[in-house]
Amino acid sequence: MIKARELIWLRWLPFLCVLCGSVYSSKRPNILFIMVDDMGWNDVSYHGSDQIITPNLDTLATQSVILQQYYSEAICTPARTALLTGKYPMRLGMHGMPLYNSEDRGIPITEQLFPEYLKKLGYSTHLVGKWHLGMSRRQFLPLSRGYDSHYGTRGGFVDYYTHHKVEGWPNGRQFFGLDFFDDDIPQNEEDRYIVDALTDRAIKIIQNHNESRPLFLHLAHTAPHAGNEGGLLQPPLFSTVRNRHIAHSDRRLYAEMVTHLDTHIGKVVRALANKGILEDTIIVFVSDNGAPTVGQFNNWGVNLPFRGKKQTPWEGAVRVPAFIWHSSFKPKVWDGLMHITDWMPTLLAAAGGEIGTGIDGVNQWNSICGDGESKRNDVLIAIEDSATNVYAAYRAGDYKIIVGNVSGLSNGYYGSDLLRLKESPPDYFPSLRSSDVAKVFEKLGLQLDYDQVLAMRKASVIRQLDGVRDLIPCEPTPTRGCLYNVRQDPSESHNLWSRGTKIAALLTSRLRALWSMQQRRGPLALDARSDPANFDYTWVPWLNDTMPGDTNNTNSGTNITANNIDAGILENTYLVNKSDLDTRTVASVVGCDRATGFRNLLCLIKTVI
Ligand SMILES: [Ca+2]
Repeated sequence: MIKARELIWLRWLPFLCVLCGSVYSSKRPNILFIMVDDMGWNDVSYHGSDQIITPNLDTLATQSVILQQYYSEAICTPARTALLTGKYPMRLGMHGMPLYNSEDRGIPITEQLFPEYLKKLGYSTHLVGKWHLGMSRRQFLPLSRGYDSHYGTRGGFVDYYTHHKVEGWPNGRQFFGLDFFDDDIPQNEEDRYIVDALTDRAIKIIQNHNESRPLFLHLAHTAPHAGNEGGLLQPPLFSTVRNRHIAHSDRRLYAEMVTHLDTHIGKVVRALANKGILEDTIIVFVSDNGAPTVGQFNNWGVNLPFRGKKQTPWEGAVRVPAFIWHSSFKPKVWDGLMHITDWMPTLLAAAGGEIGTGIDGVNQWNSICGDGESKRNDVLIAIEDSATNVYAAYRAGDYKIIVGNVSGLSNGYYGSDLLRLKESPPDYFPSLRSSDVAKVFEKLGLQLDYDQVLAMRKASVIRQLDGVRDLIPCEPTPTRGCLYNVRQDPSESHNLWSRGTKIAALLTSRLRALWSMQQRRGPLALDARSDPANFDYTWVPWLNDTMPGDTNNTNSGTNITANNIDAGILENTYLVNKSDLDTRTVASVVGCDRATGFRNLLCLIKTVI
């Protein structure tokens, strides 16, 4: 007797032949790329927790290739840079702190972005949601970077209802205004909950899509990122509360945001099915970075069993939920090493395109399609050269090193109290069965198989086998780094630095080569001319476009030096140097803080080896 699982593969067999193996033969697949914001490893139920049930995501994930060893960047702007360029952000001066709305920076305009490659292959390209890759000049905006349309927000976060961004400068000054656009048109009248507004637009794009072209729909939800300070948690107001079983009230509010997001992702999948294009659509789901469980703009998301949180070099910052679905895939939990930069070459390969050398991403398509090994042996996890911290993290094979200075960061384990329940959560499998995605699958002939779903779920759980989290954790200092076997010790609890000197030296040497490619960040300045009060309280580009190489646009493919940054600040009183405003104490980095690039690395490495 043919099982339901096999039935759906038979039904979708033509696409299996098209996509896997020969990569692409006749019709390019549609791509729905869903990126959510600041969702932690422990905030989806397919990773094993019954606390926040995510039935639509779990139904999709358990029929997908779940990416168990997937690394993103530690924070918003670098993650989105890596996704769209296929390059480590530090090579473009886009690493570290995310962009302020009032900064004159963006991905260098000399870079060809992922949607531009797809357009050349005939794709219709749409960004729905968050950009966060530059907005001071029109040339930095999505419509100048390969997207046919953009509906959403240009900065890092907004209020879920007013869609205003309040930007607090380190000197206490506040700029505020609308950051929600339909292409160039400010959406002043829009007052829907942002998840609903973005979902409706995504559905409309699918409904109106002309199938003579393949579709690239980049759905970059702003949820569950915190809103503005003073309104961090913004669940939907009028929906049924589904997480009363969660003991901690803030975690409960966060769960309502995640549940709502999950429901609306289900609606988008249903729209693909209604249009009749689901079978030929690749669906990717990722979070851009780990949750900020504590600290500024915290959202009460949880990264456990991983250590740390967003914007740290620890696994909690960069190991995020990620899976890829296509009707032709045999579900599996793939433990090959993968990095966010791999999406561009991987999905271009699926689309029948290719990309030349010069990027850091590698094409993982055949490995994901089949049962192959990862094409990647290592990942540059972080290079930070802020005024307060200089550190780097790098993984090769199963080992990871962190060198530098992480003092003042969140280096512990966060959120175990948030996981408490005060009553029983909803039953897991019935929740999945009643989800939109499960109903869509049923209509297409796939009945969820209880044993198969639970087997996938069990296989996607990551546990710290010895349960150790409470040792005095290693923190790299200017005189000593940390080394972990993160496959055996995913919680980074057992520092092997002393015992693994040769491994530490080898990884440090490789890190040195990568670090030498670092380009210093663009003008470290906030520009008061951006004040939305000058533009009817709307965040709009306030500078004219420039050509590559123009010294007024120092991030547009040209190297910049500390001298011309400083000169810019002196000549323009409206520019304020962020580090001048920063009230935090500048940590000791043994004199490395003024060095850049390779000199920075040498200075640092000298101190740890
Ligand atoms: Ca983020």
